[in-house]
Parts: sequence; structure tokens; C-alpha cells
Amino acid sequence: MIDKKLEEAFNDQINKELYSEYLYLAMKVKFMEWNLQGFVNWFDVQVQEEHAHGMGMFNYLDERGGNIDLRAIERPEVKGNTPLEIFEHVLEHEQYVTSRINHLADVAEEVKDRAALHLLDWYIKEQVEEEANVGGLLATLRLIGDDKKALLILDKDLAARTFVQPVIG
Ligand code: OFO
Repeated sequence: MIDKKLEEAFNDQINKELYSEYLYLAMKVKFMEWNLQGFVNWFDVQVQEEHAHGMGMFNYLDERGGNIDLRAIERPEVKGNTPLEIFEHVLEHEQYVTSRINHLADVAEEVKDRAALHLLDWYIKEQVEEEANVGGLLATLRLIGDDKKALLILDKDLAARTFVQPVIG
């Protein structure tokens, strides 16, 4: 059994994780247009991670006997016309997601659901990693500035990123 208020908060967050998947897919399209294949790969991995985050909560709600309520996914709007501006948007989005995960943990605390808090610890740590990763990339992009050669070297590096199915919880 899961508290109705917490069930609602989980359903809302499933939608936000799937929106993140959709947003990163839209950002990937921008990098496809610029033929920056390493960045395209980076977003491919990000898309899979967001899907895994959403499904982690989907499966958890099911396991706890909650009702899964899938909602419409908003049309993604990519802000920015350069790699730097797009990554500024990525960081802003991840900071927003962190605030929503914290809100979810607040609700779990309010209804004294220790099991949910245990699961949410994983998501809280994951958000620290997400923000650190994106923040690092953003710092590199700021350093690169208008240097196209350096951008292509970074693009090559990003081609090496691989998706590892996370063990959530
Ligand atoms: Fe699911 O971590 Fe990004 O949004």
C-alpha cells in the first residue's frame, strides 16, 4: 500500500522523467543538424538514462500496489542555438528535476514512508551526479568558446560515453 499523496507525487515525477527523455531527444536533433556525432551519442545515453529513471518509479509504484497514471508528455522546447546555450538549458533542467525529486522525498517524509525514502536516496545521489556531469561539460564548453577545433576534440571524447543500465534502489 502506498499513501495517495505519495502515489500522486510519483506519477507526477514519472511524467517529468519521461519529459526529460523527450527533451534530450529534441536536443539530440540539434546536434544531428550540426553533425556533432559525439554529442549525439551523449544525448542518446542521456535519453536511455531518463527512460530508466522513469521506469524505475513506474516499477516501484507497481511493486507497492499503487495506481500508475500516465499523463500527456509536454512538447519539448529546446532553449539555445549553440552547444553552450543548450548545455546551459540542460543544467537548468537538471536543477529543476533535483528540486522535484527533493519535493518527492519531502512528501515521502511527510507520510512517513521509509521504503520510498530508501528508493529516493538513489535518485537524490543520481541527481548529484547528473548536475556534476553537466556542470563539468558546461565548464569545458565555456573554456572552448569559439574554438571550433577544440569543440571537435570534445565531440570525439563524448563519442566514448556508453549507457549502463542502472540498478535503481
Ligand atoms: Fe532523471 O535525471 Fe535527468 O532529468
